[in-house]
Amino acid sequence: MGAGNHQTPGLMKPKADMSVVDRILNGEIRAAARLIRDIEDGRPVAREALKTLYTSSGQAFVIGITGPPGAGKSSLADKLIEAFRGQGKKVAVVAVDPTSPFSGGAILGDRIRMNRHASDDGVFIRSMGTRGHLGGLSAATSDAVTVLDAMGWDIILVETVGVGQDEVEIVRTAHTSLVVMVPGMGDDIQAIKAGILEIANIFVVNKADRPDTDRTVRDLENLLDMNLPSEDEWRPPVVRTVALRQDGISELMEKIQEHRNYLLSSGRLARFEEEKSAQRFAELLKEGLFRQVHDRIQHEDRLKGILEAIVNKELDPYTAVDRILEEKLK
Ligand SMILES: Nc1nc2c(ncn2[C@@H]2O[C@H](COP(=O)(O)OP(=O)(O)OP(=O)(O)O)[C@@H](O)[C@H]2O)c(=O)[nH]1
Ligand SMILES: [Mg+2]
Repeated sequence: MGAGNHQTPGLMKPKADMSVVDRILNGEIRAAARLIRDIEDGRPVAREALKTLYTSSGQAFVIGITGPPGAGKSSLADKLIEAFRGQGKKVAVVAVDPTSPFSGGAILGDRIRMNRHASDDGVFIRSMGTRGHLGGLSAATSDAVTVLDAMGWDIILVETVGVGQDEVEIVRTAHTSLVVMVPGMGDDIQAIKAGILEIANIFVVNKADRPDTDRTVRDLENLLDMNLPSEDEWRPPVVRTVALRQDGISELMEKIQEHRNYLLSSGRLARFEEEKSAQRFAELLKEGLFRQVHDRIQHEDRLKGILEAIVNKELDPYTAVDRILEEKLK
């Protein structure tokens, strides 16, 4: 437990909020599920709870699983849950689908494929879709991970469909990112390589029971060879799996452990946390300052006049912003 439970009494949050936070810190799944929903909807109550929960987070290991629709991400997650449970670890899964309006565990496929773990109280599965999420789905996912981390889940799996910019952002919140491919995707590999090479720590060629597996693995290895990292950097391994069976799962678990060791021994885990904190702080500062200044000029009923002057080319937007910020400093 972090400093969150040892606050100076004068800084205590209102009673109602404390109870939500306490229930979550006590591991109450329903309270966590409700808070994650509030995070998705961007409700202020979620922000208050996050203030306290954040200081209790930082213990979980976060694994991102991304890849095209139907590649077998959930099936792999199911097998990883089983493997981590075998090590006595508690596992939470956040399945993010940027294309789905459903949330709260409503994505049927995910539920079916990981269903057998539903009665295990060492496993927690949530889906997040495109509900409210004012700060963006990646910010909402990152906050949901903070909640689960503070709650004491050892491993948090974040599954997200696709390999676009949204997913890159979401996967960035993970310590170790798996990019799942399937055989016969040669052309796709070329098309998405820029984005995926950047985020993949481990490539998984799933459905390795299919023909063409060797070629897809070779294509990926070639691609990686063309982008060889410098000596002390991590070269993403390519692991073949058949998620429907047990094939390749123990090798995948080994590679995940190796990557984790690499992060720890190279000091990259610390750097990762620094970058993540800096980014989150900058985002929140930007949001907060914008809201503050914008609210003020709107309250003073000046926004319309300023915008009109800009439209009529009597004022340029650069000078307008400079002036408003100068006023603020006086
Ligand atoms: N042949 C074969 N089929 C597989 C394998 N792994 C998963 N499947 C099947 O592929 C389909 C999609 O699997 P999912 O695990 O739902 O894939 P997903 O990537 O989570 O899918 P979305 O979340 O919808 O993007 C299912 O019908 C699985 O049974 C595999 O290794 N071999
Ligand atoms: Mg899935």
